[in-house]
Amino acid sequence: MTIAQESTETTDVLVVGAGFAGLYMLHRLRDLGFSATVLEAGDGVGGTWYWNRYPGARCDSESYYYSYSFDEALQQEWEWTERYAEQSEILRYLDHVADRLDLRRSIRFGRRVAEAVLDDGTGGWVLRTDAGERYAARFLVTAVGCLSSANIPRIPALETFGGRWFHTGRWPHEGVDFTGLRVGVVGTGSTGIQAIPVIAEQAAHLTVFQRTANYSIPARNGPMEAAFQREVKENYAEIRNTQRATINGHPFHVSDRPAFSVSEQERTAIYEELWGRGGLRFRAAFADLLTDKDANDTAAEFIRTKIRETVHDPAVAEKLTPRDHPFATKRPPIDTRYFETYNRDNVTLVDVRESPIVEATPTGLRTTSGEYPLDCLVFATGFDALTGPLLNIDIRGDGGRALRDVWAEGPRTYLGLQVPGFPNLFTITGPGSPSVLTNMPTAIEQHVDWIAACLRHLRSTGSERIETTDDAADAWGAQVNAAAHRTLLPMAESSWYLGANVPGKPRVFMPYAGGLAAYARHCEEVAAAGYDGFRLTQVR
Ligand code: N01
Repeated sequence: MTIAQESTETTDVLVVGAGFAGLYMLHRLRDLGFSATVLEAGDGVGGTWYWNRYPGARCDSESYYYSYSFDEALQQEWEWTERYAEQSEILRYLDHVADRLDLRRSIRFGRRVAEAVLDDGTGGWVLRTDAGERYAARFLVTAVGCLSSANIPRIPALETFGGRWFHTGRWPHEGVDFTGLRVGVVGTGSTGIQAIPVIAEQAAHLTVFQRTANYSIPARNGPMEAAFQREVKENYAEIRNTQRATINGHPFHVSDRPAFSVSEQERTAIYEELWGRGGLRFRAAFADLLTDKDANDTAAEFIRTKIRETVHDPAVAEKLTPRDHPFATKRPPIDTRYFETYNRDNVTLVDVRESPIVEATPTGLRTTSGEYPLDCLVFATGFDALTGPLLNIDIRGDGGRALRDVWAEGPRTYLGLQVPGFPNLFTITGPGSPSVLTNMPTAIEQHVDWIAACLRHLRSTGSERIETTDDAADAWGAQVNAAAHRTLLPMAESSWYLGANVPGKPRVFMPYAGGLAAYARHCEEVAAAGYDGFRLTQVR
């Protein structure tokens, strides 16, 4: 089909999304002299940090490294106020970046892309928004995030519920006042674990509906000390190099000691020290926590003991104790007084695996053990991760084939960057890349830099089309699968890494678990070998 003639705006590149990924992509494209437009559904920049305004929302990565590294002046001038930045501070940071780099003039806000169609005539992409506007470009880059498609549970009769309900990822900008209300929270992942202690302090009563008990590590948040901020700024080059050299994009390495290389007493002391220090570093305690179940059991049991010590009621503590998956095989949350919250008189825990939710009623939620009266409901039920944000757009490639059909059995990509049959389309942190297993800004910068270099290469070689091959995608898919199975990650059967949280979603382990540093090296080698696994077509 040839529909580009109808387009209202044509640029070299179209980018979808103005979060961390889209903003940096736009900046790099401009630097290289490409014309680019960003289409953003929200009315402001920020992506994840624009939408997720739920109580307690803050980043689990520490603020000084959950940030861009590409601009020395930017990282020197920005002052983080807390060890873990809250949502509003990260949004302020991204607003600052957008202003400082003069990005807004190329961003069209309030444009939700409904359709992206490869134009057989021009070989470029034509996008249509849900309001019917059209945009065209030779290259399309999706910067739609991995966790941006809300997963709203299919609770029978939800429409009869008389109170208000919210999904944490679509939180009202004006906020929600829970004072005097009976609130229900469904979900105890990273989001629920952040929101529950804050809501409990405000609500008259909070009922938590838990399906899977979770391991959680205390965050130990606090103000950013001036001395630490100074030290970070003096050492940013080294910190960023370490981030790029690690498995997860954090500025610390996973220990090279196996868990059983030390005595039980020493092991416990190491866990205690990391528990006291707080944060995601806990999972880096030993080399084999994610590869050896016995090693993992030592960390899991340490956390179980902490839960029993913290929660006063032994029956509640038992319900909160995770037993069905190894530690860190689901993304480990970090918290501020999460387990302590269950000692409050105004908090009730309902195990919905034991007594599943049956239906919503006009006055609450009914489980098989009875009805819980509620004035409002909060769904901290996560996202249709990785594939959802892409499949929400009707993307049609060669011959009009829909990505939804091509991925009916699960995502198939080369490097998480391209899909066979979808030439000139790049997916930042797409399925098959390390993405959600890393500190996202680090993974995003690596992808954006690679895509920018690739586009520059295409221009300098007079190429107008790049597409990956079926063979390359199949071989990469096998590597993604093998990398996952070298770890314990697939053992978490309810994990969103596997798509298990969304009813009917194919069970495929989606992110690449081989580590960000090794992955980035591999991407460099692919480029150096003349874009091995991609077919480049010169201008006729
Ligand atoms: O979502 P989740 P999230 N009935 O999918 C439950 C990132 N993040 O928004 O485990 C009842 O992890 C579900 O139960 P189960 C981070 O990467 C980052 O919390 O599927 N319960 C689970 O308890 C994180 O991993 C930050 O059995 C239902 C919960 O809802 C990712 O976002 C902060 C249900 C969903 O947990 C997603 O976290 C917050 C149903 N029908 C999040 N459906 C940072 O700090 C689902 N559940 C950067």
